[in-house]
Amino acid sequence: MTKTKFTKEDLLADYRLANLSRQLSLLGRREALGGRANFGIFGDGKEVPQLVLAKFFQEGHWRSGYYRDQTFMMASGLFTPEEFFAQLYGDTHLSVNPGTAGRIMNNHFATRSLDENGHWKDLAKQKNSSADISPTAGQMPRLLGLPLASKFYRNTPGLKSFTQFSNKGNEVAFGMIGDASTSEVPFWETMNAAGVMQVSIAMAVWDDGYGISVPRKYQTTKQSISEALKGFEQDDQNPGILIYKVKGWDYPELYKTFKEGVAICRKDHTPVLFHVTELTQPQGHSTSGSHERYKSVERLAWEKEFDCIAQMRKWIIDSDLATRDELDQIEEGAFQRAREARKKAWNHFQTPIREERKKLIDTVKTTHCPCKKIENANRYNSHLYSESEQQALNINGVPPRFTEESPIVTGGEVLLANYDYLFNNNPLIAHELP
Ligand SMILES: Cc1ncc(C[n+]2csc(CCOP(=O)(O)OP(=O)(O)O)c2C)c(N)n1
Ligand SMILES: [Mg+2]
Repeated sequence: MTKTKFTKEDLLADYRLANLSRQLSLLGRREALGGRANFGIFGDGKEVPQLVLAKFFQEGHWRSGYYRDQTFMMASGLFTPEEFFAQLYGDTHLSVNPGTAGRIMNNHFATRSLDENGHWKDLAKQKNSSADISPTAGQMPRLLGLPLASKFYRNTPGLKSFTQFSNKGNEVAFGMIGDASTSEVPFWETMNAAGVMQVSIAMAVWDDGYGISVPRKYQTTKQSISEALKGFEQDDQNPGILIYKVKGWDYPELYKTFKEGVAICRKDHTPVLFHVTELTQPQGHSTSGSHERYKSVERLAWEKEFDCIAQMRKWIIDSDLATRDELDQIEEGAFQRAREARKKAWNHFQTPIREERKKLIDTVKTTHCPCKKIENANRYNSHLYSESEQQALNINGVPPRFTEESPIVTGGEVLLANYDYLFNNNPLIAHELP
């Protein structure tokens, strides 16, 4: 349940999480540049708004987001520091890397909807994340489908018994996207359709002013997605989208804004857009570049000052909510915890490799073909299709009946001739084929 009252402990726990997430990002970049990982992309600069938004993400809700969302996932209890490194290294063990199993880039998040036997879990009782994909804005179409399903569950009496999928249609789909990716077609199609169909999308745009090296002025009309979307806004006569604009470093304002917006979204199935501005990217886009090459000295200085964690620290001290010493200690603890996770994850990743290396050396000595085909097929190619008892291969086929005189027709014609049977579940009507 969402808490309504906050204690000092809650606030300091948030500060701890923000710092832990930041330390993971800092260390993650070093791991990649030092050669322990091939590539890294991280969530630094978005920690504070993400952990505040996560306070309103409840059991049964869904996330559809992108590679910056590590803090949101950690705050929701769906991602650990160890898993962060397991993804970075590409550890294929599900026990430490249930989100990607090492088969996709790092910081791609997912929760499991099926249990080990391939059966549906109780999705209404867990926090859910659809599986991230790398094309930017690829998260948008499913962000529309998820709350649309919820609307069907609310409005269709025949679906009321499927309680493991929906709690009376009260779900919210949390969307997250970068400012530059809002220029893409799937973003506009989804926002338009959400306004038409009135589905519960809580869409956060993390606006850090850049899409890799390209500044906002080349990406977004009027340099503002909330301005550009003004025509979609609901008014007295017309349903539409509710639009909020909030600064990404302002903890109390973020709390107030997200609380109000998500509550309306959930209750009325009104799509909501949170334009979260003035965010930064302390380490630049990814480990493939250096932002010092395309940001001005002034911009870099501003990013340092308006870093969301630096601003949160300033606000806590200025408001007398904790002392400098208390915050210093928390920062030190986060630093240590990130290092501990790195060590643990690296050892987990390396142990089987060391054993295999030893075995391989022994095999090379005694065989002509030291291949690891079977092991690697299991690592990377298993479960591409269902392997449970419900798999398609277990369905008994219906053998075709034909004679020497039967005409040869295309599959489409067969489907068309038997349309009623296939799609309306009516008894087969024998059609004469041409
Ligand atoms: C369809 C597609 N085009 C281009 C890319 C390469 N790419 C990856 S991230 C990115 C920039 C995204 O910027 P923004 O949406 O502002 O997110 P940020 O990383 O700044 O948070 C681009 C162009 C991609 N992954 N997919
Ligand atoms: Mg951006």
